[in-house]
Amino acid sequence: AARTAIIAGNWKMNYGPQKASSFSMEIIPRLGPLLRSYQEIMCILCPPAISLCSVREVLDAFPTPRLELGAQNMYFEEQGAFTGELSPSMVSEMCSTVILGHSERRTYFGESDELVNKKALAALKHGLRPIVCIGETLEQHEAGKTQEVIRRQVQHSLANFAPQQAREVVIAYEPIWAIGTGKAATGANAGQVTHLIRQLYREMYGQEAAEALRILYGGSVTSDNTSEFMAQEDIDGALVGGASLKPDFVEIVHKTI
Ligand code: G2H
Repeated sequence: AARTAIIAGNWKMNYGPQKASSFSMEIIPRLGPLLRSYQEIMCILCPPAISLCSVREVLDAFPTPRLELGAQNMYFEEQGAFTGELSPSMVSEMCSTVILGHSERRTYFGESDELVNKKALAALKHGLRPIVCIGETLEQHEAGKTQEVIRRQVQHSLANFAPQQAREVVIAYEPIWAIGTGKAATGANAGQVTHLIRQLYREMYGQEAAEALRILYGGSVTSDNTSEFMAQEDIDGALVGGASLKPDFVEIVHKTI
């Protein structure tokens, strides 16, 4: 398919401004030649909000095509008394992208599909590319409820997009039992679920939007298993957690090319 691949690094709650700066100095100059020589891939670094400026400085020192910044979360309101939150316009000053509804946000901070949907709509309104995360728990997986859970999450988290917006959205499929556990799903398994996701999206937004939709796999991705996931028809990239904190991230990008 003619979809530009996306490798996004979700640093989670790791690397404050100083460490973010030194780590960026380590990987950005190595990502440069890869991204320059291959146009069909883009890379998005998602450090903690407080470290975005340090990574931006390194990017300015080593200008690199298709290397962008993303936030890990955002609130949907424009401004005001929401202590500790970031607004869409603040995020859009620094970032092209925002991760929304990560399973850790859903589990530890009680985010619902409805809240994630409000955030996604706010992101799109501000020209931000939302990476909306969905995925089933181990319990749901073992009870054979994956399809049902995915259907509900897609229908509720990804509702109400205008046709033009629907094309910009990125979905990350992250089976929760595979996150940070070292137990990645198999390529075939992730391939099936991502196929279902594209089908559901087609039912909601039509053929063209479904073809434009980028679907990432997330959950214990490393340079050893990237190729297995990228080989799947409906997987267009990866949302990388643990391995995005190490030079292995560059290897993942390398393997995707
Ligand atoms: C899933 C993933 C990144 P990890 O959360 O979003 O993390 O690669 O550490 O499983």
